Amino acid sequence: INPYYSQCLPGAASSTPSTPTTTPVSTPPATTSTPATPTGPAGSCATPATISGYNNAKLPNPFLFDDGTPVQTAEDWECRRAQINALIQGYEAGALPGKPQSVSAQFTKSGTSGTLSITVSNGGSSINFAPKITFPSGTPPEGGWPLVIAYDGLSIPVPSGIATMIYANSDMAQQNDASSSRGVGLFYNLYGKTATASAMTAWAWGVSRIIDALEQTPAANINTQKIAVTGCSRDGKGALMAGALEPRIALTIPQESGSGGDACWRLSLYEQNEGSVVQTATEIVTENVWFSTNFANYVNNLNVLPFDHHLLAALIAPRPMISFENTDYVWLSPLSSFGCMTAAHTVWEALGVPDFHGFEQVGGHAHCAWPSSLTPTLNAFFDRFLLGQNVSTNYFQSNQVFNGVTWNAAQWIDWTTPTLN
Ligand code: MCU
Repeated sequence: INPYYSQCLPGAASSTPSTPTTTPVSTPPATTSTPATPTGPAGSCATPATISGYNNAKLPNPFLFDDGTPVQTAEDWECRRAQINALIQGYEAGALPGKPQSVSAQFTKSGTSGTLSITVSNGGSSINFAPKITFPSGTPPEGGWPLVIAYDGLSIPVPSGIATMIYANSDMAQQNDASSSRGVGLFYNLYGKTATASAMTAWAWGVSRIIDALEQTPAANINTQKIAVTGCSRDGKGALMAGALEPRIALTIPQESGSGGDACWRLSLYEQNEGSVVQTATEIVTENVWFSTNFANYVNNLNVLPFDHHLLAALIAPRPMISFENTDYVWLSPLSSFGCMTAAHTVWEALGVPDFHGFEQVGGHAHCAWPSSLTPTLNAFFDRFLLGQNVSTNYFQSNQVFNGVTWNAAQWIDWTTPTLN
């Protein structure tokens, strides 16, 4: 039983212990690989859902295709990305359905609030959901307002000039426990109770339908090229999964997502074996329906997974992502998040945009309570990627408080970072 559940209840966030000093941490420098023999036409790689015989105690190399040949160009990366996407659905996320037969939307506005009523039909069934949007006052920029979609509620400060939408993701797929919530929610009313999609995959599908609806509803005046998704804790895991699965998301902001989010399964297990009580894959599948039922077959044998969550995050690259973590909550698996995002960062480096991927990890605040010291970082990402300002987003730092457990990059990252262009 995890010790922080009560932190998730509404109003639980309040201030807590001391603030350790934050020191910048440098990530491994990008190195250029020697060009090798081309590996066949880009865009044509096979995308199996599983790979038999895979075994790797370290973090899997982002820059090798499933067949072991190197990823050498940005076009290769698109293909590699498709492989990773298929593997993540195959092992842990369940199948993400494609575009449904029909999506229709109606928009009503009253003052600075709006409601987007969305009807999705597929295979003879229909569902409806109606997220609310809060608009900034004033004149919208050319192309419409940027938007932040917040899973189940907003727990980060959003600068003026950006609209916000609260997305009731838990109505799309329930997340109360590991048994009664399985296959329950609007998504499953459409695709059936036995759909393999986990709750997080169902939520991501719902975000895609919101974007479909906004694209066909000019009256809402949202710029669908400027949409960010955020959420905290379990919903932070969900925000990360959405950014990974939906390429129309312009900025992904997971907050304190911990294990199952921006942490890696292998690293969380290591952290636990080194004496910290953290959430592991073995525990998470007993706690909730965030992952597919199939994932339970692998949680006691992590080395067979041909991916880890550095590759889940890498599905977002080169699109921007900033994640925030909290070292005061050991359960979140702080070493794992830092190590996992350090590994993921190599993909943004390889694609020539290291500053499109940020990470901040401090303590001194309650779970999901926003520490104002991180507002400049958050604003920089909003300003640059949603508001079109020319500001620096070079933020990758951790206070590295890992409860006596040591992060050693060489133990986990056995690749050099190529230049993909
Ligand atoms: C950090 O996210 C989760 C965590 O994975 C769970 O073990 C715990 O029950 O709840 C956390 C959470 O969602 O807190 C709001």
